[in-house]
Amino acid sequence: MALPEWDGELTSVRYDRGTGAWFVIGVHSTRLGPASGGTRAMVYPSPGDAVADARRLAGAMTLKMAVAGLPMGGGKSVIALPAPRAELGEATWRRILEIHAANLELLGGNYTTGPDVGTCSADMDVLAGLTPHVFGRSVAAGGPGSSGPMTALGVFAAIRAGVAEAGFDGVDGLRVLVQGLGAVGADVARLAADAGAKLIVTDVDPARCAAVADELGAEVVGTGAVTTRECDVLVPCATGGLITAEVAETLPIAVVAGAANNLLADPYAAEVLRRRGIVHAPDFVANAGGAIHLVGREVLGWSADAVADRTRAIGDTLTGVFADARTHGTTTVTAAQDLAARTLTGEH
Ligand code: NAD
Ligand code: PPY
Repeated sequence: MALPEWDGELTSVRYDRGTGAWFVIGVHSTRLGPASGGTRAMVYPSPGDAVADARRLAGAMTLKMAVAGLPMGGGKSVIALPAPRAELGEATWRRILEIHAANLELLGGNYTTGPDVGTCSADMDVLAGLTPHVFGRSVAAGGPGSSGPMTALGVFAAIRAGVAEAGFDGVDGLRVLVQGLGAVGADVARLAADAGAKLIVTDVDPARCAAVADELGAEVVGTGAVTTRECDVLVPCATGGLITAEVAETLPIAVVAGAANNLLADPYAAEVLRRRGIVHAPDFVANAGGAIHLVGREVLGWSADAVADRTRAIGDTLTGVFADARTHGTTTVTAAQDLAARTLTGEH
């Protein structure tokens, strides 16, 4: 496999013939502290795609930690599965976690993992039995539990900030489309419904749509409608890469703020959104609530209340990012990257 250049510190790649899984860990930066970021387990088109995803996601973690003011660097693990997790037997999944734990041990604490798409607190409990370099164990196992609710709280703060920037007077009565109703999206949907939003939802899993529609009275649309359905706020909470420059040209929305990591499929999409006057909350700012939860509780010894306060402050951070972007005529991504760079270079 030919590997392109990368500005990160280290990529570890291992293949295991027994399980058929590839294990990738990207350590992008330890400039602000040991690297951290979750473990994503899913099927990839090729091992090269898994490496590219781990590296991109690790880079986003560096920016996320810096903007959130957390004393950690950025990293991410990707496990490229031989088949969807639901089709793997218990023994194979257990073996995959054992190999992942051995890889974490080799990095000796320079990288600590946590949950991400395809892994959960119960998996972190298993890993924690094999290596100490794990955040996000279940409450029953003595950990802080799922980061989903705090990520959702932060995304909702981002939605509020975005809505204000777009000139609306609050979320009440706005059409809010949530894509992906998993650990984060379902909670964001609840917060938006409580605030009086007209909720529109979509998920590849019809059972999740039905449950949220039942609970919150949301309108359900097909997954293909996510980039064409007119609404006020688009909230992407599935996987990344939704917004290409081409999609950005026609999105019929006023605000985009969600949890999905690496939402933009290409960097130029941010410029298209800026030109069209669509308020864009960069993902690595909006979705930092999970990192604040895990690092706040497990490294910094913060209370749950302190974590929630710091998570709500994501809204203020974004208000500053929007103002900087307006002042300098840049995209919000550039403004947020500049904010991260000031922390990473110790400029403030
Ligand atoms: P999850 O796996 O619990 O939920 C994702 C949901 O998206 C699932 O219901 C899935 O069926 C749905 N989905 C997948 N592809 C879809 C598509 N094309 N259209 C519609 N729905 C689709 O994941 P999560 O923990 O809720 O995370 C969501 C996103 O937020 C991910 O990109 C993740 O990296 C990011 N994120 C999560 C956290 C966290 O604390 N969980 C923190 C930061 C960022
Ligand atoms: C993310 O925020 O994208 C994560 O991967 C969650 C996370 C955050 C900090 C440490 C470990 C996992």
